[in-house]
Amino acid sequence: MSRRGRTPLALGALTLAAGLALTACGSGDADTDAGGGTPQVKVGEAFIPAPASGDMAAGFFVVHNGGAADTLTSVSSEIAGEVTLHTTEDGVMKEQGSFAVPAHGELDFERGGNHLMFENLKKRPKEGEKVAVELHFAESGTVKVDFPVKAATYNPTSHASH
Ligand SMILES: [Cu+2]
Repeated sequence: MSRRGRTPLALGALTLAAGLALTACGSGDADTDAGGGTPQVKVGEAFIPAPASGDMAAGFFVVHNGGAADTLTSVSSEIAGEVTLHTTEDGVMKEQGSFAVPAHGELDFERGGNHLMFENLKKRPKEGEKVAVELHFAESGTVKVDFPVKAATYNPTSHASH
């Protein structure tokens, strides 16, 4: 068996590392992948772009997790009859039942990728307002976050840089 760098194993590890780099921001220790410890989730960078119509709005945020793995199981909000969770792949969005929150990592809901859809709006969110949103996690329970409503074109600079 060759132990040179081009073995399939090494390639696999490289691919994995590249994948993790997208989501695992600042994960220093790789000790807990499953079990043990508790999740420490913190939601940041939340916003809702002011929707053009009163039918539907999108929502974006990042879950920072400093502990064990967790799962985002559902989202609810006082302004919407229903909040659904979507991925976007190759420009096509797809509803998902839940999202994994990696241990010592991040779950990103950012423009062009994962997003919330606020459906059956009870009122149309306007720029400058705040919308109360509840994120429900399997382990961490409910986390309440006020999502500020931003301009329709608002897009925060990537948080990928430290
Ligand atoms: Cu969608």
